[in-house]
Amino acid sequence: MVTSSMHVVATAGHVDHGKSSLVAALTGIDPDRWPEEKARGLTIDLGFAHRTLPSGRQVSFVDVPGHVRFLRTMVAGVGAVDACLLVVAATEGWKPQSEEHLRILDLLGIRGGMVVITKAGAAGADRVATVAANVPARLAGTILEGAPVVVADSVTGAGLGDVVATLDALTGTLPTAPDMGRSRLWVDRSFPIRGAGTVVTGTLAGGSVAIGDELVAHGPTAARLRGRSLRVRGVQVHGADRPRVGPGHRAAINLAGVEHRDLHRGDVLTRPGRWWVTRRFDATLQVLAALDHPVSTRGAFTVHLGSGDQAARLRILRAGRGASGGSTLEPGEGGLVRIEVGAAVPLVPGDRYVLLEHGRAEVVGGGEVLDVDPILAPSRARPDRSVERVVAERGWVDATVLTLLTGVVVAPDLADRWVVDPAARTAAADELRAAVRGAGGAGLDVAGLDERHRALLAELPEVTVESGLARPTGPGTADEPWLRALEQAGWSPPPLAELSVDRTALRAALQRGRVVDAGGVHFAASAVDAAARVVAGLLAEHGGVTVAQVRDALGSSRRYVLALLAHFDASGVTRRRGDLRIGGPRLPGPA
Ligand SMILES: Nc1nc2c(ncn2[C@@H]2O[C@H](COP(=O)(O)OP(=O)(O)OP(=O)(O)O)[C@@H](O)[C@H]2O)c(=O)[nH]1
Ligand SMILES: [Mg+2]
Repeated sequence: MVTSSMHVVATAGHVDHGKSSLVAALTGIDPDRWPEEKARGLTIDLGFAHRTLPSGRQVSFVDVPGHVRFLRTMVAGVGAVDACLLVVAATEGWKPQSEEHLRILDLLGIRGGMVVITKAGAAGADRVATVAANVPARLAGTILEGAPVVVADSVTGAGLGDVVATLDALTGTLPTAPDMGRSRLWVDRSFPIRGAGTVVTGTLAGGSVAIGDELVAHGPTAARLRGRSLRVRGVQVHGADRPRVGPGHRAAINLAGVEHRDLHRGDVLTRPGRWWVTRRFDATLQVLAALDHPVSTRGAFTVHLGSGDQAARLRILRAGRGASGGSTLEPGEGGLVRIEVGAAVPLVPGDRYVLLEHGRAEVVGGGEVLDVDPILAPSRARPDRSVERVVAERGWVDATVLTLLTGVVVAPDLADRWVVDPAARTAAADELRAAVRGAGGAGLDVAGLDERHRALLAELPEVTVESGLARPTGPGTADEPWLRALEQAGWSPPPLAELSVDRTALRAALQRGRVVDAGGVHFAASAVDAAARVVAGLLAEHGGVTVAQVRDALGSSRRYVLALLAHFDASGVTRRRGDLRIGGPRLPGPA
């Protein structure tokens, strides 16, 4: 059985402070996999290890390099994790990458973490106490504010029990990764396995992956695979075969029909059709207070999303102090930005990114994705995470698309499909009512409307759709006594003078299509429609009918029948051929 209680924890901290040694001491697995790493005693690439905690919860470690030259790799490693282990060596204390890594974890909004003071055995007790005492102040105002600080030594093993217990308590407070049926795996490795094709690894989020699933690839190097469906041939968690793997797990996925070179770190696998895949997004940007220069749109940037980075173009939509459309953000300032990258990736509001100055590998800031499909010009865009804004900007949105755009499942409010902004709905309803009124008694041909208006029309109480034609119902018409009397009189209507109808009411009823003026004789529309069906029935039998035949069938007088037939000839229900009527192009089905 797959245990779902698993958490992914990344290391962080200055070079040589003992991150890899700590992971190895905790798991028995050396995360430094490469000969060069072992030879140089330096982590160059991401390393992976795992263990079971006393509670039974599983923990996967992603071990990152501390050297500033490998900052890109560090950011890639922490892009999808739940929590962090910030490592500070007692021998050296807080150093530049202690600070920089903490800032990165903070920008990414990592949910929890702890600090381990390592190399305690190599420093005097006073020194250890001083370093440990200084840490909380460094954490103030970050996601690690108030985090536990544990002292240990990976070589002697002192304090490791405390580290495990604290980590166990910490993972107990982390939420279990939700399964929303929207699997996304940012690839951190892709390699060939003899006889089995390609294996990719990464931290799975949003949903599960099972053998036989079809996945699609996105990202900078997955371009060649665009549109191709990749079948999952095998799944492993921590080296053991599984039928499926749930969200929040480190997973190794064996894919059929793909070269390992077609996928790299920074590419992404998703369930097809469940993600909005975009090159452009609006986001918050918080500029680091420690930056020694403002962030300008003229700069060249690298944006880190998930396990990948891409060259990015930046536009400032709004600076924090309210100045709109400025071209710089000062250190410590927050604002709204539009970011454009070269290769489309699957994003959802709430995703985090880190912004680096291109070339310098200097972290500038980062933030939260707010809009994965910005449609307003930068001068008008005011992105936030509200679903209402997305709907308001579009007016009408397909509910499925809205879920992709927002990550929120929204019930459609029209025709099981559309979510409609209230203002857009009112405007469209007004437009429709005007069009129906304009069409008058003839009615508005519903087939000529687009799908949205058709759906809305069906919901307007003041419009009645009959035989594909929309006519105004109008409030209260059914209760007008003269109209009721006319309807009850059927094919022998009394003269209007007898019904005391005023001209306005008559005009309205004609316009709404409730009454038909057949050459000066006024019939209820329902009687005219019924007569047309009776005539159609006769024609189905005889092919052509005389006035006398129609009169007998309707049981009405010749005067009314002549008026009706003249109206039918004029409206195309019938055609006159000498003494006979034959079917016209608008002949309805028989009664
Ligand atoms: N005495 C002592 N030595 C340690 C401890 N932790 C690490 N070391 C030593 O410090 C050196 C660096 O340790 P690593 O674990 O490679 O440090 P790192 O933080 O992973 O380094 P990078 O990944 O390159 O940033 C090695 O020689 C370790 O043996 C410790 O707790 N006590
Ligand atoms: Mg290391």
